[in-house]
Amino acid sequence: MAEQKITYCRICESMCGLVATVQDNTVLALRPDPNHPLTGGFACPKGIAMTEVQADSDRIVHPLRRKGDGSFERVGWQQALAEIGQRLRAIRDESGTDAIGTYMGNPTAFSHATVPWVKGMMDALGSRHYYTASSQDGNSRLLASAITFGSPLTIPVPDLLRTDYLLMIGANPVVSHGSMFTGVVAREALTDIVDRGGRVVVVDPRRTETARLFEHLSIRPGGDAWFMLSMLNVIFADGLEDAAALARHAADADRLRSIVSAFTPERTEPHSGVPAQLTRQTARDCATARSAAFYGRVGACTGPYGTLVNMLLDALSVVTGNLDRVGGSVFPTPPIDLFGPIIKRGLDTVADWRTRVGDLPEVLGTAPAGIMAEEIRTPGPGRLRALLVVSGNPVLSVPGSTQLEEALPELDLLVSIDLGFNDTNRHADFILPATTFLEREDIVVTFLSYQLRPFLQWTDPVVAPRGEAREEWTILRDLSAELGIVPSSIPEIRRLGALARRIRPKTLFDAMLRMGPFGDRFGLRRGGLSIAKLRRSPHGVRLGDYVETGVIGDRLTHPDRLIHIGSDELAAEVQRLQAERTDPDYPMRLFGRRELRSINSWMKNSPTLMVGDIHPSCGIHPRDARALRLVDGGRARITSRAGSLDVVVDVTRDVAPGSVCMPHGWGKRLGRDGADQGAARPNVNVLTSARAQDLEQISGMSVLTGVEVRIEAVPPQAAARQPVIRPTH
Ligand SMILES: Nc1nc2c(c(=O)[nH]1)N[C@H]1C(S)=C(S)[C@@H](COP(=O)(O)OP(=O)(O)OC[C@H]3O[C@@H](n4cnc5c(=O)[nH]c(N)nc54)[C@H](O)[C@@H]3O)O[C@H]1N2
Ligand SMILES: Nc1nc2c(c(=O)[nH]1)N[C@H]1C(S)=C(S)[C@@H](COP(=O)(O)OP(=O)(O)OC[C@H]3O[C@@H](n4cnc5c(=O)[nH]c(N)nc54)[C@H](O)[C@@H]3O)O[C@H]1N2
Ligand code: SF4
Ligand SMILES: [Mo]
Repeated sequence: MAEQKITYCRICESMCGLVATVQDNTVLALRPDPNHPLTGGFACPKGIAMTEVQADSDRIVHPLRRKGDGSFERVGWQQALAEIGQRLRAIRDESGTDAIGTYMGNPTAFSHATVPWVKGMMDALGSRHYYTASSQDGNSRLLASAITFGSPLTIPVPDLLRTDYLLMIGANPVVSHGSMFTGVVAREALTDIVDRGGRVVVVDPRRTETARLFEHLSIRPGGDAWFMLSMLNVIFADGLEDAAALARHAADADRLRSIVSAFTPERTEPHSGVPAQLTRQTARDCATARSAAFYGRVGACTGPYGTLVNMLLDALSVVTGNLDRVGGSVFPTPPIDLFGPIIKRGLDTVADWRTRVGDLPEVLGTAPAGIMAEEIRTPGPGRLRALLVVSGNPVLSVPGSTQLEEALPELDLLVSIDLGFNDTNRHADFILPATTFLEREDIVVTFLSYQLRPFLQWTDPVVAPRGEAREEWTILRDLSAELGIVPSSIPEIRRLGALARRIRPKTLFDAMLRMGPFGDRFGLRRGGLSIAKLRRSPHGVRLGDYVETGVIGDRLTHPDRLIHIGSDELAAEVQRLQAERTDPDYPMRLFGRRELRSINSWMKNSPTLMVGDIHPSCGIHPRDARALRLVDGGRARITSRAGSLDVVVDVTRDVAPGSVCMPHGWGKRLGRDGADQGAARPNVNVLTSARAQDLEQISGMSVLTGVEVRIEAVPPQAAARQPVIRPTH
């Protein structure tokens, strides 16, 4: 008999409620959970298609070891762990713990256990080679928070449920389903703003799926800082600032006013591509709206001035009196407070140390993933020699793919924990099979600080692991045991030694929940929560309707307890912006897009997702196409300072003139054995740069948008030798 099991999706931050139909330990189907308190009845095609990842015949379900001839063979867990342990110990003995590193990919964030266990392992090792996807999507946001509010973990989220005006810079929630805000169905939450009589303005170089539904303000990739400096210029010039809010919380408001005074909309128009009158009007509309939220995501964070853009977003919130206010940018109070103890212990560091290669700052203990290739190749003490990749595919996701792919074989040891082969782990010495999210118990922890509605859901595993797949944290625990360390960031726990390795994530998070604002205090608070209690409400428990406001006073951690909107860092970044010069050899700007039916570099093996017209083509405006003699469906070569890529052209008015648009996450077609199978798809990250000096210097962020390129037609003869690009599976 088939059973119905309640769970939730962990592919993207929407974390939609799902119902799994299960028979004989097989997931027959997934469907949206109609009774989920937040996403009731919604799930996207990826969530439904997770059954295919679960059952994929290409999934790796036994540990694999590379043989001398490059192919892989199956080995037992014990042997794999022992051999990896032995090799890690040898590397440590020879080169020190700083030769061992990890890359922690995006899916780790969706498991309650993986992030703390990876971070714990790195802290116990004391190695600085701790790389994560955050330097590809969020470290500029975190650094801006550190500069403005005092901590990288004090992150404002847009109060979508109550705002009258949403200014959205570089985000496409209709496709991404929202990022750095959660607890709503993104598209519905945006539509509701307009239905309430409010406005949603989408600032984007492409007329995106989101922009089509709302108001689109087209901008040049990388042009946002100019635009926002002018918005602030207009607000101050027109006397529209909220003087009371500034007097209450802001340090350096006069300095900000003086910095922006030179940036009139007329002056910035050539840089932003936004007509001066439109900038002026937008500034006035934001400042005079009853409430306004200023939100930026990947397009805001990954440009050459990502940190500045985020600082300016917060400055707009503060100057218009919309920070920590109903309908503005707000600071959720998480029911399990992961960040609070980190802040209290002073572990919320930025620039506490700098990298060996490139002299770039750490952010929350992580180093920029963009420099991995150079760290592998640069001799000397601290050289990266062993890399553990946990649910990541850096060969496709970090800038300078070619350099990274070339550097990987120089490692003494590469280990991947994954579901299948990818462009990175095909170079690995060992691949260790992980559980899917359907095979593990879980509770959302990482994203609680972005919740627009406080909520908790515990899920049991829906099925037992396939084959010999194991939960990541147990693999990390066992590898740590091989090294004689305890994978914990907390020194007191590490001191407990081997005993501490027995701590289960569930025990840890149960204790944090029970001692938190909604907890049962182990019986001392009636009606409070514990994991046991959450299990009795499998659809999850809503803990409130909105984010509480009026909390900022307690969140500010600069010694003066003020918000720094006119900091030295901001002034320096504005100066850097002003010195920007365009290179006539690379006159166009490259930017990215995400696809509804895949997630970053994975889910590309799913037959139901990979149908229709999903193909990684290059979007370009008709005006540019004409000038460059590019034809729709024809071929072109994009060249940057880092590399070049042959693509199929898609001539479209949706893309701003002067720019080219390519999605990321496409690479080789890999067969069941990890070998090449057929033509590769274009990997946009051969165009982005891995040179340390090409990363955003202030944050170490990868620069993935606004990249300077040129594009030219490929003559038919040359094109004939190029691989066919349309992905059909
Ligand atoms: N040019 C450009 N590059 C980008 C971006 C961009 O916009 N433009 N976006 C960037 C962003 S935002 C991100 S987050 C990164 C993402 O890049 P990465 O962090 O490298 O992650 P993915 O490409 O998503 O690869 C995830 C891997 O994890 C595996 N996996 C999936 N689920 C699980 C699981 O439960 N357990 C384990 N162990 N493995 C699992 C998948 O099979 C896949 O191989 O890419 C970045 N790269
Ligand atoms: N379907 C699907 N959903 C996903 C993912 C996926 O791969 N597929 N990835 C997940 C991940 S890891 C993340 S981090 C989130 C990201 O969530 P979002 O940030 O909402 O998603 P993106 O599509 O990257 O949106 C970035 C937007 O910025 C625009 N942009 C690029 N450059 C600039 C610029 O210089 N200025 C401005 N103003 N805009 C610019 C792009 O055109 C794009 O529309 O999505 C998550 N959800
Ligand atoms: S992938 Fe789709 S179903 Fe899963 S959480 Fe995201 S939006 Fe929801
Ligand atoms: Mo991301």
